[in-house]
Amino acid sequence: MIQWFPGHMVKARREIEENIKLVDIVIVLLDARAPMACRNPELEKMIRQKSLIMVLNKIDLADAQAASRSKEHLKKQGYLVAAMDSAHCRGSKRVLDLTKQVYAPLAEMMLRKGRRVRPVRVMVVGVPNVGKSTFLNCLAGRKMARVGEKPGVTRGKQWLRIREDIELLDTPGLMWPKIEDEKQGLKLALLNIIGENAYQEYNVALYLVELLKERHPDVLRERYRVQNVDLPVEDILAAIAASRGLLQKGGQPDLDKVSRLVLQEYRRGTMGSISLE
Ligand SMILES: Nc1nc2c(ncn2[C@@H]2O[C@H](COP(=O)(O)OP(=O)(O)O)[C@@H](O)[C@H]2O)c(=O)[nH]1
Ligand SMILES: [Mg+2]
Repeated sequence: MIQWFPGHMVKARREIEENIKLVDIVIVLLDARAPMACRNPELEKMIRQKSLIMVLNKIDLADAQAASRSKEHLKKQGYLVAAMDSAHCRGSKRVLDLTKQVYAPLAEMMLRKGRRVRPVRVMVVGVPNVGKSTFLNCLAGRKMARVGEKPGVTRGKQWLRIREDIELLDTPGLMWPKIEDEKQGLKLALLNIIGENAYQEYNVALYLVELLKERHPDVLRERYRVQNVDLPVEDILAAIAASRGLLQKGGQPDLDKVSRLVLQEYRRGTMGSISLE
C-alpha cells in the first residue's frame, strides 16, 4: 500500500486552512485523467459546496468520454465544474464565468447594504503537479498586476488582480492527497502526484500495462510492438523492454528502464489521451 504524507504537507494543510478564510471562492484543480483520485474530502468539507469550483485540468491528456462522465458525476454531486488545458490556456473563460456566477449573490447583498462591491477573491488549490502554477499564469496572463496587502485581514498576502473584478491569491494551495486504497495510490503515482520515493516504479508500470491491456491493447500492439497482449502483465512489460532494446548485459530485460520509459510516455501523453477513471 502506497503511503505518502511528507512533512511539508502538514505545513501546506495549515496554510490552506488559513487562506480559506480570506477568499470567497476556492478553485480546486483536479487531474482530468483521474479527478476522483485527486479530490480531498477533508478539504472539501472545510468549504461551502457552492463556493467551490472543480476544474478538470490537463483535459487535453484525458479521454474525452471518461472526462465528460467525471464532469457529470461531479455536477450530480452539486459541484460547479469546468475543464481546462492550462498548458495552452484553453477553457479559462468558463472558469471566469463560473467565478462571477458564484459571486453574484454576494455582490448583490453588498449592493443592497449600500456597500461598494469589492473584487471577488479567489484561491487555487490542488495536489502536486496538477498544474496550479500553469493555471495561475494562464489566468493572470500578461495583464497580471500585483495588488498590495489588504489592510487588516490579509497581511503578508499577495494578490493578483486578473480582471477588474477578480483577485487571485498569488500562491496556490498545495492540497494533500488522501490515499484511501491501493488503486488510488497507483493512480496518483502514475500521474506523478506523489513523491517517487513512496512507490516502486515497476509496480506502477505493471498497473499501467494492466490498464493498457484491458482498455487500450492497440497501444501495446502498435506503439510497443507487443505481439501477444494476452500474456501476464509482467511478460508484456518485459516484451516492451525487448522491443525497445532495453536489455541488460546478459540480454535480460532492464525492468527499471522500461518501467521509467512507460511511466514517462504516459505522463507526457505520448501514448494518447488515456484516463484512469
Ligand atoms: N498537457 C498539459 N500539461 C499541463 C497542463 N497544466 C500543467 N501542465 C504541465 O504539468 C506540469 C506541472 O505543472 P505545474 O503548473 O508546475 O504544477 P503545480 O505543481 O500544480 O504547480 C508542467 O510540466 C506543466 O507544463 C495542462 O492543462 N495540459
Ligand atoms: Mg507550482
